[in-house]
Amino acid sequence: MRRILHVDMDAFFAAVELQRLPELAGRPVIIGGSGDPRQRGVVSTASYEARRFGVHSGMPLRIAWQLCPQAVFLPVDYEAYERVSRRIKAILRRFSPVMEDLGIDEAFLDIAPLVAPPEEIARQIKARIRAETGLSCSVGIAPNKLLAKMASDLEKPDGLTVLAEEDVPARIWPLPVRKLWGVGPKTEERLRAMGVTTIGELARRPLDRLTDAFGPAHGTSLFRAARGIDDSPLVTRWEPKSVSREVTFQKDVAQRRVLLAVLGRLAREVAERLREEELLARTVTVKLRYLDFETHTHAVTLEKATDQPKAVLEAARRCFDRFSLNKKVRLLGVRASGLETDGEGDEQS
Ligand code: TTP
Ligand code: MG
Repeated sequence: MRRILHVDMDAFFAAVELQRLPELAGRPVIIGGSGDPRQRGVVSTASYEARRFGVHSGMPLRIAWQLCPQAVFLPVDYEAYERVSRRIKAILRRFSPVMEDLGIDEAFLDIAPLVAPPEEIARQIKARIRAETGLSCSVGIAPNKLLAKMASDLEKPDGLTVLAEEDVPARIWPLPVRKLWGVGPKTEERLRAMGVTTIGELARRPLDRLTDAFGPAHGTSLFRAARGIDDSPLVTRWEPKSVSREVTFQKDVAQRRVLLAVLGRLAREVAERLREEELLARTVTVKLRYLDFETHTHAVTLEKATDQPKAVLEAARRCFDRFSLNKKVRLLGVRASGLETDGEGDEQS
């Protein structure tokens, strides 16, 4: 039997901010735009305290401010959330290499091959994420992606929900159709026009009524989704990955000293990224583009795969020394490839 686990972080952007600003714990916190509710912009997310006032993702900041004037408004710091996201994905990949990365704060894992009971796996995942990031998440376990995704949403925040096919009538059918994975505002509106507001009502519509209204593909998928049927596979990334950083200079650069300083920064950033993703790289490549757009690369392959800034920088220096600097440079880049995962679940300090 298939067994899919879905993880979704709780109030993700807000939770990351609360890690940095623990004095805000318990207060309504709203993340969006530049963090100034007088300016244009929408709510990216709100802490659960702020949600009690009716604040939600996608709402104009101005409205959120009217609903909850005492809230703390913070700007979006996407880079910071991405860093935490990469650490979470690395933790998940330790449990099962078959992972579908669905978005900044969610992923599917295929846990069918694992021997431990599913709830035990879920508890361990929640505990690891909490220990390593301080954040809470909600986990859903089900026979397919559709039900796992919907299950993780049923007991938010800090939820753990196991859903079987036979639970669909009791737990899924009472929900509004908008909660069905794949139903967006347009489909919701058209369903409402047909008199369908809950998933259960959708499940009562015969297949031909749905295909007449939505066409064969979409109609059939709604018919199946309402019954909790989904056999879509996990979409994993198999293509060889690399980690890279590059800069295009505002003004073309001639001085070797300046280029070396930038090279050092890029190498450090690449190594940092490797460690966040728990990857080791075997090959380091440096790319250099001259002012006339001529572009050259040099690569070195290391004896031992690494995630250490010093080793990445040394390799990058060896590449760099092979370039001629007879023309000004407009772009410099460092790439790490030949990636390996960093051991099988053994923790690093
Ligand atoms: P969600 O998982 O939808 O929301 P959430 O994690 O904030 O809250 P919860 O899962 O507990 O209900 O989205 C993840 C992040 O994506 C969210 O923290 C901010 C961002 N996001 C937006 O920027 N705009 C949006 O419209 C939505 C829905 C999310
Ligand atoms: Mg979330």
